[in-house]
Amino acid sequence: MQSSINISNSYELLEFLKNQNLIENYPEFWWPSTSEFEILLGAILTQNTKWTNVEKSLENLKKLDLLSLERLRDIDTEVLVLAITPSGFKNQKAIRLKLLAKNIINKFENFENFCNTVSKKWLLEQKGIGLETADAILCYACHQEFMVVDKYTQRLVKHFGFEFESYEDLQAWCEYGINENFDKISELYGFEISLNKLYCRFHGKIIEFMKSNKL
Ligand code: 39A
Repeated sequence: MQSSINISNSYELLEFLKNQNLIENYPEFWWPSTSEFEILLGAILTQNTKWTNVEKSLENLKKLDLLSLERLRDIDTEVLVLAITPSGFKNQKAIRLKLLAKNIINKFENFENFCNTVSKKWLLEQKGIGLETADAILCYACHQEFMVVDKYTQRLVKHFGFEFESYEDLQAWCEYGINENFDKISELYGFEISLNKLYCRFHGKIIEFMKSNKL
């Protein structure tokens, strides 16, 4: 069912969500984590599963001290498989995580360099990384100016009467409305906010809204 509230662009959607204080108890950039590396792992582990399952896998990885590129590259696959069992597709995800760690070390040497210089093109060339995962890594782990859009975003904007043929079209709609109205943003927030932080928080608000409103 479509909404009776009228929204004509993504800035108005942000305004609508912002007024509901959905992420007040979350970190500044919404995605809860102890490090950017943990965000990278979470972005892959969350594919095709619920976030609560990802949290269990991340706890296991922390206990095994696996939150580093080198430890992940070198760990026995069977140990990793066991640790990430809660988030499903355990064999496939374990192989892909180890390969990604190896490729990042070979190409960028360390995680900081990876975050500062990685491109979407390089991420999309990695096994198991599609558009949504690439954008989650770029936005939340690397703090680059990409907005993540997902099934929740698609369902929410459909509720307001907008439908898109592709991931890229939906993302362009979300980013365009924000950029076009960027002059109004600091007034809306009451402080200067970077485009990356805004994208992080906007997507976070969408997820939290959709989790508490069954649309
Ligand atoms: N689907 C999700 C999430 N749901 C989430 N949180 C709740 C906190 N994160 C960080 C990523 N993907």
